[in-house]
Amino acid sequence: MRRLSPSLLGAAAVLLTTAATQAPPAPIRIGQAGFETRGPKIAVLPSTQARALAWTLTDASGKTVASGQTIPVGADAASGESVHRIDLGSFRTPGTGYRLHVGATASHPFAIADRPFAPVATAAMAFFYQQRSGVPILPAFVERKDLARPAGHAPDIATCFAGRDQKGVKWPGCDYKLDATGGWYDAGDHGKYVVNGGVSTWTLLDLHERLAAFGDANAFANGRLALPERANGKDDLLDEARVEVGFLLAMQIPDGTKLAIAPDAGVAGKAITRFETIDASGLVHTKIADENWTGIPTAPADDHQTRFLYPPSTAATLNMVGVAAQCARIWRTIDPAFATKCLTAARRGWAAALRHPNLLTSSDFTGSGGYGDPDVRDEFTFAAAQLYATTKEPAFLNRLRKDGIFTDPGADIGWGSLSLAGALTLATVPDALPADDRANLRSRIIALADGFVAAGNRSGYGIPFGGTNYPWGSSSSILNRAIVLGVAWQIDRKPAYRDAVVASLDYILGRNPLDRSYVTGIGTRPVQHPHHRFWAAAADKRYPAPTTGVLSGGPNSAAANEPGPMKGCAPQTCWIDDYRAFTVNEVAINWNAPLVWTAAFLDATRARWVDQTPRSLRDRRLPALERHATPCPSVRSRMGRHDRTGAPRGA
Ligand code: 9MR
Repeated sequence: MRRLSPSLLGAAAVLLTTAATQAPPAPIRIGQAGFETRGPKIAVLPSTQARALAWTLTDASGKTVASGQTIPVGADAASGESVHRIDLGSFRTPGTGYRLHVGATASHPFAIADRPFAPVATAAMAFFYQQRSGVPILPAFVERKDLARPAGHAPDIATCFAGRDQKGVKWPGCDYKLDATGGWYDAGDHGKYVVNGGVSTWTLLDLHERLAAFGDANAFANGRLALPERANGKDDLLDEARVEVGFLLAMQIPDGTKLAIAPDAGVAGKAITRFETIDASGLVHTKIADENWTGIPTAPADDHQTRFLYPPSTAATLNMVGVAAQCARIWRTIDPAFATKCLTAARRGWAAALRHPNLLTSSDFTGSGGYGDPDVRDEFTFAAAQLYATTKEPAFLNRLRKDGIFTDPGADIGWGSLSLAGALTLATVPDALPADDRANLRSRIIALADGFVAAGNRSGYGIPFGGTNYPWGSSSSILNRAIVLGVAWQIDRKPAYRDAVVASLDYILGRNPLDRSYVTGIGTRPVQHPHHRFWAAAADKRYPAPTTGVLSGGPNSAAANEPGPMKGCAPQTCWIDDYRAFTVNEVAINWNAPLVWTAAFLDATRARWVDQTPRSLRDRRLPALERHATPCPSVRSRMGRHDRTGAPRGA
């Protein structure tokens, strides 16, 4: 008999656990959190039948309460399937235990309820508390006692990396330390990265800035979340976001500091051959992280690796500037001293970025992720947008005009693409822009949203994400588009925009070819074994299973080209519920943040949408099979030489 390697045995055990504790996949796919009573209700059935098929809806007693015909859509390259849609939007009786049937096949039981997304938003926020660094995670604020843990990296004080990087370059270090205690761990690892902290915090603060317009300013009012700060009289979402704002500020270099930097770091095709001493005042270090990767499991308090500050970069600096400027605006009346501190840090950072406009990130260190970004123009736009929205100073508007935000606000939001985040802020923050600029920007956001709706109509599973390139963290790529759609809805209340946000969440929560809810603890077949160093029960039973509300990175089409269980997978199926498969099944703050945003958006706007069935998703046929238009970059090449866990790669 062929001996299985320990890693394969591990994978088999994981799969068996999954099979033993979860329902088998259902052939009719639905958003497993349930449908809104008056909202769109779309299910997807893979079928190669060209003709419409009869469907019925039964209630908990098995009685047929609605029926209709499926809508054949055709072949869909993203899922690798031919699909039909089932539109039961006109059925509006709340209840549980509903099932859809087509012939002998049925969906999982599901609910129709007024607020199906409220628990998703709350659970997704709870993720952030449990990612906190530097403080104990207390039993009073977690859903199970085994999720409590001692403080990790308390304190988190470090000096600059000194020694050789992966390419053998000897970095000189520095003669100071920063106290960067606090903030959130980025993901399944224990790194704390300014770049990713930036987009994540912007997303949560942006939600806060919009909740009143969405109709529920108190969605996260004091006491709504399980937090140590829940009785401090302040909004709980702001309490949580402030944890990361504090970390971002702590990563800024004090005035009068000299530092040796590598001017050629991160420049494509250039090796680092020289260092140069600069006035580093106001620049921001990219990350504080371990010298070497730790394995799974490792509780934060048991991480004994040396921590270092990694070199400052223009991108990190501008991430901090943008969020600090947003902080100055939001806390102006709530905590003026904190707001002033934020604005001072933002201005210092902006000045430092202007002095060093192209200090790129080196991705040549091990022990943490790269977040390298060769193009920092969008970070300048983001920072200028936030500074302008806060200060209304003409210099920032001039910069925005020069950078072209009004002609090209950007196409997507991501940790390395922030211009659109700035544009969304500028388009809606009251009294920010001259009327012409504002109208211009709004029309571009609407055009983007229209494009996303059109992509949804073409896509088999009805999501605002066309094509076949599903990147690392594709769950967040889709949800970040849903944010743009939510802002478009805020601007002109077109129901199709809100419906497309529902479609995005439905996909994330089970309306997908794997019949999988990518959020732990939500739905009939949720992800169970994400890549996380503490929620590591799949690796070691002495560690807890994940908390509820954690979003998996989701399908990564690059896995199709790698040897292993996903080889040849259709893009939306390039995923596996294996804790070692970090390229598809990690968790991250920049992925959970748009989950919070979109679920909270839907819940807050529940009473305010124009009540109608979703025309956008009806009576549409796919034109032609979408072929692999974009080549899938290799997972390995994008990982560089990083070995994330010491364990074999899951993908
Ligand atoms: O989300 C990041 C993804 O866009 C990159 O392709 C990938 C490889 O560089 O890194 C991802 O971010 C990881 C980070 O580097 C370290 N913490 C975990 C993050 C999620 O996997």
